[in-house]
Amino acid sequence: MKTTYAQKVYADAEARAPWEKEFLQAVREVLTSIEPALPDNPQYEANAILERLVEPDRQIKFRVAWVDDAGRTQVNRGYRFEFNNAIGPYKGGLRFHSSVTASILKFLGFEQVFKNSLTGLWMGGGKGGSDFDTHGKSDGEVMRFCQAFMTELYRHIGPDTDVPAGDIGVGGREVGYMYGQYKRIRNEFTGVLTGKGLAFGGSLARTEATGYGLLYYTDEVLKTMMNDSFDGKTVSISGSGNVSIFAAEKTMELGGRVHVLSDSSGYVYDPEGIDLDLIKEIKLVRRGRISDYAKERKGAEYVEGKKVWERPCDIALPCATQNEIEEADAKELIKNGVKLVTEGANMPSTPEAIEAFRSSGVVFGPGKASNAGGVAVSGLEMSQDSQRLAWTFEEVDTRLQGIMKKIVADSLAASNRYGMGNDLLNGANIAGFERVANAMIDQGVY
Ligand code: NDP
Ligand code: 2IT
Repeated sequence: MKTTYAQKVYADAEARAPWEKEFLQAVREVLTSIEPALPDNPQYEANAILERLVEPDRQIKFRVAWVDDAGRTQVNRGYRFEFNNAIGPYKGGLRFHSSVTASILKFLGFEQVFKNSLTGLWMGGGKGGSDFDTHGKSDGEVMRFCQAFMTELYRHIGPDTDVPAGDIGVGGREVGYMYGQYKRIRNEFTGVLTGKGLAFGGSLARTEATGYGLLYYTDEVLKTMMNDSFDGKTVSISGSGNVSIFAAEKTMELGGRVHVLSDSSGYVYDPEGIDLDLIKEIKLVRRGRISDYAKERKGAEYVEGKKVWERPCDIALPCATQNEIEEADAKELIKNGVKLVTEGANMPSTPEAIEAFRSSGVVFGPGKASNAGGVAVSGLEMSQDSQRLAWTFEEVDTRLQGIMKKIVADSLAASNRYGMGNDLLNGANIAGFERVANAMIDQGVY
């Protein structure tokens, strides 16, 4: 059989760096999805669009040296992948976690290009971070690390160049410290980071945006594709960080029941339904572990070393990390009757898990569409910063709802245009790709 254009680009990417496992996984998914759109559009191959898309514009790697509370000098690695700026400044989060590798940040930067395109806003794609682990560090240590990280990163970013934000291990505290250091070095007050404090250019609803956006997307899928709603549904959510907590909050508001939440050590099961105030106190105020919840909440159970996917649910919302739903987890979920899986995390389902869902008729919403609410509100934060005006919570939230509904509609329109019916995965990849690819052609070879 003749090798297609997309297959050739994938094979070349793999031959160049076979060790970049997560990056290759993300590339393969996107190229497979958009393949049906390529024969009708020879301009993409003629302009080498795919070859250019799988190669970041720039990748930056640097040493981050900082002093811990005991006076010892510690060394971590810092990275920024500036992937593509065809439709706006590079935009995407920073991840601080001991598991961070170049391949993980490269896959996240690649995904971000298409996600940001789907929001309809003017944002290119990028990602960065460090193998620094915030767990167990004092505020002083986190501050000194963030200052050291920004002392190198500042020269590469700017409000019209590259605008970082949070991701795993990076929330309001870390963004604040990095913003302070950028301001100090450049002597300028600009919207160079998003997810900032409300007193210095942050947007209302940014904290809630990824979780809320995931629920707006999922609710729209339930309504338009399944003639259903959240009312009375059992919803399993993994993780217990920023995305999970606000996904749980909106699930409950929409009438769903959440009995489980997790972290990398295990999960809690609460037959009465998760007590959100207690979770917020443990995770957001005390920075504790999910196991603390079971200690403090009567009737709740902590299950060490297991995943939430072993519990029956109607809807699964993976909100922790990449590849957290493996094939066996997917099969367990299917056996227990799951009907819908939408991703709050980036690439949480392995290719085998996605295949298992899709071949059993489980509706599947890919992260780059369903979790785009976070970066969408980051884009709205950039607009407010440029105007030097803050919008109300309702104004931002209403815009977020509109963006998430449009992502569902645009995904379905794209998949139907290429004869694939209502396919949220292929549709999201095609719709995200087309806007970037067309902009690249318009702007000439670079
Ligand atoms: P947080 O740091 O707030 O929370 C991360 C959660 O995931 C924690 O419960 C953490 O547990 C768990 N987790 C992290 N790494 C692993 C791992 N290797 N194995 C198992 N569990 C792990 O991050 P966010 O909530 O911001 O991010 C969660 C996901 O959502 C990520 O995939 C991120 O890329 C994605 N995302 C985030 C957006 C945002 O705006 N923040 C926007 C779009 C997507 P533990 O404490 O034990 O590590
Ligand atoms: O994965 C993501 O979309 C994020 N971590 C948010 C990025 C952003 O720039 O708000």
